[in-house]
Amino acid sequence: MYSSLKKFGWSNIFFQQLSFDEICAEETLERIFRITAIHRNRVEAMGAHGESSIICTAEFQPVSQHLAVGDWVMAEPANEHHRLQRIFEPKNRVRRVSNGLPQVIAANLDYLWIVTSANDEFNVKRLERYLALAYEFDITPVVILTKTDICDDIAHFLGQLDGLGAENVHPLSVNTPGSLDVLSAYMNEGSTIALMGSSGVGKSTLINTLFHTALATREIREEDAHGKHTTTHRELFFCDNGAAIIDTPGMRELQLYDAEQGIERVFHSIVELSTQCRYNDCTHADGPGCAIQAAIAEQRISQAHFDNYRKLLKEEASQTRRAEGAHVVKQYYRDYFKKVHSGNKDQW
Ligand SMILES: Nc1nc2c(ncn2[C@@H]2O[C@H](COP(=O)(O)OP(=O)(O)OP(=O)(O)O)[C@@H](O)[C@H]2O)c(=O)[nH]1
Ligand SMILES: [Mg+2]
Ligand SMILES: [Zn+2]
Repeated sequence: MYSSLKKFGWSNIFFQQLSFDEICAEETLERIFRITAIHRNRVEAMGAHGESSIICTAEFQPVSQHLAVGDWVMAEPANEHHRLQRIFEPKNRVRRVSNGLPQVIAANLDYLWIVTSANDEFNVKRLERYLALAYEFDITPVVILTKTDICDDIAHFLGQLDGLGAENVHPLSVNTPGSLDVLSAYMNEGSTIALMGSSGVGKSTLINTLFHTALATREIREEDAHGKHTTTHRELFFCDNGAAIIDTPGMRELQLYDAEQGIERVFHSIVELSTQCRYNDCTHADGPGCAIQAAIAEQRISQAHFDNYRKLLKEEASQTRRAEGAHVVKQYYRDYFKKVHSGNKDQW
């Protein structure tokens, strides 16, 4: 009965969250949806019988803090739409810090396609951030190097990608037939793929080429569109072979939130080296017997790699602290105003 939802990414971990009564009730299947777009007071979603708008009541406001594209929800019929009842515990929820607050980017992902282009945009440190994000949330990262057709020195980029230690790296171009074929390995029925990367690297163009969709892409010359985002909303759609694809607006900067384990995995060689330092409390600065400094001196790891590790850890810790602080303050005011509000009601 629930197999009709499988092609949208439904799996056992969500089924297990249904109560016995819900499983037995006939209408349950019609009440399960996957979020495809988020608006201010409502969301768009896909269910067994097609698309529907779901109204979100006050307890789920602001919607963008409760729900993300890719979430699974239960919703009851309400006039011609539906009304949100509950959210299924997600397999994962990718978060970052935006304007000092944690922001959910997408939920229930299997693959993160980290898109970068073979030109000035390319930046190893930025890629390390995206990799940390994927590892932190247990999502398989796939690094895609686009625009190889207009690049004279692909080896230069591939060499730097090698140093990242990522398992899946694919240089390609939408103008080179056949170069996209490798990506079909990720597009299985029921799997969910999110594309992330800077603005203008070619995320929407890649999706359009793969799935014959018509997402807006930057048509004018790159120089003219500097800093302008073509894609403005995250949206999820299902392609013919059954994979769910999420296009996202380009990010100028990815600030990690609560991603220490992801960072340690990206920089695992440094973490391993640190266990070989002579002193347990080694600061890895210039002390004697520091295995990291020795490795840098022997050029086994680069100073830049080590610097980025420190920078990310430090930034992550302070962002997480700040975001949690801001969250607490916001919650305080929300509770406070609620109290004031309910007081008013009693009085009047
Ligand atoms: N030569 C070449 N140009 C490409 C390739 N892929 C994308 N482009 C061009 O790059 C520009 C930006 O592409 P978009 O797909 O809009 O980029 P995006 O990553 O979706 O950007 P945002 O939506 O702003 O995040 C467009 O003019 C594309 O035609 C490629 O493989 N080769
Ligand atoms: Mg786009
Ligand atoms: Zn050390």
